Amino acid sequence: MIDLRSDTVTKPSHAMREAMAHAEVGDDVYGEDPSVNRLQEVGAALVGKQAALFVPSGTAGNQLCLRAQTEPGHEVIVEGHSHIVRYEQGAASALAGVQLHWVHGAQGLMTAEQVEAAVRPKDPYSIQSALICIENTHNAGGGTVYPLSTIQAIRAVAIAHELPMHLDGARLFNAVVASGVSAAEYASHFTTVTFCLSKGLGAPAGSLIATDDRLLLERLRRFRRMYGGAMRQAGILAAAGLYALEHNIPRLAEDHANARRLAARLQQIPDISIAPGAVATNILFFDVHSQKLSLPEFVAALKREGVLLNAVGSRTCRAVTHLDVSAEAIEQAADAIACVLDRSRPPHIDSVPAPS
Ligand code: TLP
Repeated sequence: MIDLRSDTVTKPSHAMREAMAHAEVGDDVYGEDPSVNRLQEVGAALVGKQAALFVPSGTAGNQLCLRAQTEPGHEVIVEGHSHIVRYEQGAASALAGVQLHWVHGAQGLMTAEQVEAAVRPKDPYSIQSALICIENTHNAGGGTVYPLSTIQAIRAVAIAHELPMHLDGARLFNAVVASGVSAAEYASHFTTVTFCLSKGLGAPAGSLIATDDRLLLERLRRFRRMYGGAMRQAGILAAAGLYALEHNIPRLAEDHANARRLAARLQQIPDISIAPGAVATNILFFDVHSQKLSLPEFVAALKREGVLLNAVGSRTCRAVTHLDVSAEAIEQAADAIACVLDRSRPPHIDSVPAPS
């Protein structure tokens, strides 16, 4: 199977499994797991922060940051198609008790003016803004990368209103590799930064929350326990995360090249439309305009050809490239897509055999 549903489907390589098998472990709730401690140090340093906390998932990372930096009844400014809004099961309201204030950014990217307009007045009647969240790269926006200047401008708004900023950097290193901006430069504008070790970096699970604020870190640690995310001999997973950080960051460029390769092939197929410049990193959205196949039928037909994709609307598909998909597999996937759509097209009048 060529699995393009997500970069979450990556499986640990043999070398990563070796590192996991030999991981030194201890009880991380006592702070005694050497592998977790090392991962937290390495991860924090990588994004230029003082400290980091290992958490089970990107969702846990986002939700802990929301919970620890707000009080129930506060409002959080966030892009309307962000993961926090769409894919975290309403946890912001259910667990942190906050209201989300959606801002609709072009391809998921908010502007400073939009954020400024979303900040609530500090009067006794208005709900209070407490946190600004940015997702970089932006998943539903098409793996888009925030220009550093936009983040700096949003940061200026945050400073003016004394608001902390949280970065959902589930795919921060895709942004780093695509833009050449360092992770530390991006992270310097945020109080909290989360990034996933799973997804394109290839670890089986785990994310880090990084921050310079030691008191906040202790608050995050308490909420991690409350949310059930404190693990014991988590060093087995941390070893995979360490391996991912040490080996799998620069190669994300290959995934970006593969996403561009797929887009270039799909652009040649008559029943497919792709927005120009649609590929920023490793995520590609494209529309299917088959007259005969519904989108679920198209996805099912493709599965029979050995290619998995996600349908994300009535005619839109998402394909995500990652370290378990080679350039050759991308060509095969494009062939399969062309073949499925070709078969579904009504025969051209010239190609219908004349009655004998
Ligand atoms: N994204 C997944 C799905 O949940 C949609 C995917 O397949 O892309 N932030 C961002 C920007 C994400 O894309 C994701 C996962 C998360 C957070 C959550 O990470 P996990 O799955 O580890 O909780």
